Amino acid sequence: MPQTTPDQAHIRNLANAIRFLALDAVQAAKSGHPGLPLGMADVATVLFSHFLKFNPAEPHWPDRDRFVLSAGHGSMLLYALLHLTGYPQMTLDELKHFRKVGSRTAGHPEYGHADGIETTTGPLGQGIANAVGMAMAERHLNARFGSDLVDHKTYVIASDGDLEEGISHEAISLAGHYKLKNLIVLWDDNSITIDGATSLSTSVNMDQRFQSAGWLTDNCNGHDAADVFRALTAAQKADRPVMIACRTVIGFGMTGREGTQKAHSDAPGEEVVAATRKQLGWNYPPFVIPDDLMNQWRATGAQGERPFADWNARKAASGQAREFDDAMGGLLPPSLAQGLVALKQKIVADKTDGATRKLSEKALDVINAETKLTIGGSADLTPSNNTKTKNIEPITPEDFSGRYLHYGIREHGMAAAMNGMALHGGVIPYGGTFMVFSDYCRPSIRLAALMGAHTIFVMTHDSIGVGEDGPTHQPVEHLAALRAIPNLLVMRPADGVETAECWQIAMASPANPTVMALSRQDTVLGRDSHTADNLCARGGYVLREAPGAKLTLLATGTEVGLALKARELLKAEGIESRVVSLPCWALFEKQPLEYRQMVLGPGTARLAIEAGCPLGWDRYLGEKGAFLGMHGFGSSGPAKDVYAHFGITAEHAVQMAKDLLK
Ligand SMILES: Cc1ncc(C[n+]2csc(CCOP(=O)(O)OP(=O)(O)O)c2C)c(N)n1
Ligand SMILES: [Mg+2]
Repeated sequence: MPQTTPDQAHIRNLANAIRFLALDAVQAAKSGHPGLPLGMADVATVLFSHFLKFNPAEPHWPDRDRFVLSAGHGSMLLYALLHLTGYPQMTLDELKHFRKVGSRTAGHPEYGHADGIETTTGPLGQGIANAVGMAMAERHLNARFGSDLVDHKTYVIASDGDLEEGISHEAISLAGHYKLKNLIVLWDDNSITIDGATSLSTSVNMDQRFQSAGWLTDNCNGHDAADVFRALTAAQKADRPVMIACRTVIGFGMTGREGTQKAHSDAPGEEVVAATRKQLGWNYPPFVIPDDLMNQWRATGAQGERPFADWNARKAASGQAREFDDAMGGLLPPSLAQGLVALKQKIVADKTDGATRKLSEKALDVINAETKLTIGGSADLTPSNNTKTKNIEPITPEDFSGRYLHYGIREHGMAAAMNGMALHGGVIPYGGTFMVFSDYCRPSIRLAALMGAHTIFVMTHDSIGVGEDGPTHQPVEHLAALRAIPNLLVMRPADGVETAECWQIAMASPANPTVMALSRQDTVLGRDSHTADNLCARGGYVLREAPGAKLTLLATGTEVGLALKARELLKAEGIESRVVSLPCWALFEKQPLEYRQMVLGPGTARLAIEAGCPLGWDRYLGEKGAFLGMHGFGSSGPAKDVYAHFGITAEHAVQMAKDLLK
């Protein structure tokens, strides 16, 4: 990596290649955001040519620096950089098909669409919070494997919008507290958002804001290569995270639009594009990069070959190569699954019941003992979420070797940081809060699902069973709302056995995030015999069969126990019923039709019981069905009384079942 101050004209020339690829792609798509790529092209060029450790030929190199374009609307900046530096997947053709169905160049950067896109961004604020998680994962793996194998930085480009979003507060204060010295944020300080000048809506002193959270701050002229170089050089040796305010002109060079909100988005039109070519002295047709410039950019990409080779040599000599590769591959030992099966056996043998949040801790005891990959945590509800097992220690700003994070009361920041950790690799993050506050995590849960990130969200206190804390703390619509998110495994286990099974599934699902919906109140053990098979893996199964029965009781979580009780009461009256547990709808929906029909009980009347809103249950009720659950917000009182108040009782279930059978 060149250590000398870059030449302004040279950087400007390289940066103009970014500018015109971005402008031409936006113009071809007739949509997109040219303002950021044009404004930050100089900064990004200095970063990529003089600092960023990356190797386009080895895009998954674990010790690469991570580059996060938090302001995902500026996606063409990233795509142009990936193309110019030589990422094989990011062809010129992809740039020409910017924003077209099936291209790798979606409107906003999408994780998994092309190598070099480290996370999905676009919802402002998420990227910077992901980056905090990436930096945490790096620090933890550095503590575990040493600097020879893990020693990289996370760079973020964040816009005004990123820093106005509330999540940025959580991310910034978390990073500052943990002294993430490997995190460098480049703020695109252009004083413009969509509505106009930032002075319309904010008067924050950004330096003071970051400093008060424990960051170092600096600023530079984002169009002066030497100044950008100076600031980035100083940031390399920092002992805490660094924010560099890069003063830029949005849409730099875009004739008639630069420096105004008009540069932010939308195609500039042929006239403006032509005038911009003149203004910046760019005399090439659309999508044409002259050979000498292209060669210089490719040489920039090739700078990573040497550090990559050196790193490989260090790895080979380290004696840790195998363990490191296993960690980065997310490999779980067979003893983890075996341990969870043994736990199930013990639970059945001991007839263990209790709250699923506590039974979850038992499963985590096993998991955390069998793998070093898990990093647990909670948004200040550790004793309630039961997320900290005795066999793991907290991570502290001074010592990252621990495996438990006190995220503070930062649910959104926690969820996004966990996504960043999962994307970084080498760790499997799980973190808890109350289920009602899944709303505070929801934008990040959604992105985890969109990306297929291996993030595990532990959501305890999953119903009106919260009790005395009342309706503000009692989730009602949350199960339905979470189940509506595609690619998300929402698990609501009914007892200790199901809890162990659901954890096993969550751990073994690298391409799906999971929500574990866990109870505050006690459950009863539904499984009366041990099976090594994971019955929850099919999403739903028959817990109690009753040949010839005309009634099926469907339930999840704590209400499975209620269904079992109702079944006994019905039996006493001579009415047979089947009980079906449906811990994970998403997995159940993947089963063959015959299996689903068999489980749901063809031709039987169906009563579904869940202490949540009815939304979605109609799909399982068949022709003759009813739902027993919530139809409004909950109420404050002891859990048992609240259940009784809303009629979610075995006795009421019996009554409804009899009505159904009439
Ligand atoms: C959470 C969220 N809210 C709103 C938007 C829509 N949006 C896209 S960019 C933007 C703000 C643009 O200002 P800035 O972030 O400073 O970017 P610049 O125009 O300087 O590139 C908004 C409101 C979004 N992408 N994400
Ligand atoms: Mg701006």
